[in-house]
Amino acid sequence: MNGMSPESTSEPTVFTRIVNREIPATIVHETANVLAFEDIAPKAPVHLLVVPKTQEYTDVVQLAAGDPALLAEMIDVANQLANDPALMGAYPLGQFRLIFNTGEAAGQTVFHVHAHVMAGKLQEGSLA
Ligand code: DGP
Repeated sequence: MNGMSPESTSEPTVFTRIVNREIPATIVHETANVLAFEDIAPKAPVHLLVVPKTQEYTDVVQLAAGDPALLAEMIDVANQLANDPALMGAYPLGQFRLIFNTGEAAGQTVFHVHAHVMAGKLQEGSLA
């Protein structure tokens, strides 16, 4: 063991680069541990992503096992977004889809746990 955390031994994910403001994103909410921003390829009229700032957890199963409080914080942030009229437009406040794609075969492409927060009609054929 070299004493390095898993985080420090892996390349930054695209979401870490957004957290670090190395690549642009439309950020809609930030807490000490969590960032929320618009999905670059929306599959619904409201399509936001909620990510922990740490990239230590690749998916929601890892996160639930390793840091359930952080998972609860992500869900709380998702609920706050879904109650923000500026983000939800005409869609009913507090009513939303919360999707964690888990594994490549399930459509996961970024292996830094993230919640899709969606409202409105989903695009036909979309996994997320
Ligand atoms: P998933 O397929 O569940 O791993 O979702 C990854 C999502 O991340 C996908 O809906 C597109 C989004 N995404 C990928 N790269 C970027 C990016 O650079 N910026 C933003 N805003 N979203 C991204």
